[in-house]
Amino acid sequence: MVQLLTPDGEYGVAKQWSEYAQYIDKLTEADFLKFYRDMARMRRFDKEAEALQRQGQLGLWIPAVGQEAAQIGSGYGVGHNDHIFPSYREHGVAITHGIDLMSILKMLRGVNHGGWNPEETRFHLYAIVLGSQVLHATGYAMGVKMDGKVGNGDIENDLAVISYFGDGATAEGDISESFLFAAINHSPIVFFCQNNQWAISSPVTSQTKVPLYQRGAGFGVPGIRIDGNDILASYAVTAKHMDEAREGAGPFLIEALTYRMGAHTTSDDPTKYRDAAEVEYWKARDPLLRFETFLRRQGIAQDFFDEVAEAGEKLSTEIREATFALPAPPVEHMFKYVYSEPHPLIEEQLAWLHKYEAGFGEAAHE
Ligand SMILES: Cc1ncc(C[n+]2csc(CCOP(=O)(O)OP(=O)(O)O)c2C)c(N)n1
Repeated sequence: MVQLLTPDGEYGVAKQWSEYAQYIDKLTEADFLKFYRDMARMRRFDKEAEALQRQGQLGLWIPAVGQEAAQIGSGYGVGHNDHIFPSYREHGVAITHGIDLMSILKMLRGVNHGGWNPEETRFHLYAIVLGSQVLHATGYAMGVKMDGKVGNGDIENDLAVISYFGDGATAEGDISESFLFAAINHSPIVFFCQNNQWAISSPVTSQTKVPLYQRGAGFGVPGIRIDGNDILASYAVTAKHMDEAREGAGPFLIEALTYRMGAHTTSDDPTKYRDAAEVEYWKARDPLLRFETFLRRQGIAQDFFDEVAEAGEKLSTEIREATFALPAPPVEHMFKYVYSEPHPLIEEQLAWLHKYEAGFGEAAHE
């Protein structure tokens, strides 16, 4: 397992991982501070969104507390041209690519269906159907290769694809099919599995007999396991394999071993299916605290941490106010993005809905 930062926040590189450490050598102090700021931002956003759900302002919330290192690290390892296909828990990856966090909250408030406009963003907002995004990513990576945008040594135009999924999703056929297509077509894709050890109430031991990073081998997709609570390992390993994919090395699988510290979503109570001792064990391996210890060892002063805490309070107020201010979407939006061209069936359905609503008179619009 690749680990560059011990649970005590000490940086150290075993000989066999020096190829990854080269990526850390290039980072500046400003990069380290950015990593921490974004991990803290992700956690504060999560806390606020969960509170909003509990107050009836969101239909559902999907917490990612405990997965900050896996997400912020890998997110920064993805290049400025690369495409990202997340599942539904990748709020941290969204942060690293400047995605408007309200676009996530809109989806969970039900005022947006999570449609994606490829002209606007390289982050393909949330897929709820497990594994579907991995097939989409694989198809996209095949297209990138067909368009000749791989291995030209042109950092401005070459690109690779990354897809995120959980340990439970690996049991879906979609993931195996993706591995096969990616391997056969030698596609520029990195599969990033966040093994947070639970698929709702099913433990990872019920999803696999072999370590997940070995899952791709039989299809021709090599893999590696990283300490997913170590932001430096997550960054360096993702950056290296995204670079290689962009250069034409073909697909690669990264398994980030981490832990979902909270509930699966706001709809379940994890105390019903897992031991308090397990949760305590992982709390002691909190990725945010680990990186904080590292930064303090580097001599980063308290002022910085105070400033981050203050920014978190500001973010939570902004998120809260923006959520309350979200307008109900026009009903046409439900139909507008189904097909790229007008479609008679969709037009018929919209006309029916208008007629139905008109049947209520003015009351329908109150
Ligand atoms: C095809 C499909 N089957 C079942 C579900 C219901 N479901 C939603 S989340 C989930 C567990 C997923 O666990 P995992 O892949 O480990 O990701 P995590 O939620 O832990 O990030 C299941 C079974 C679904 N959304 N899609």
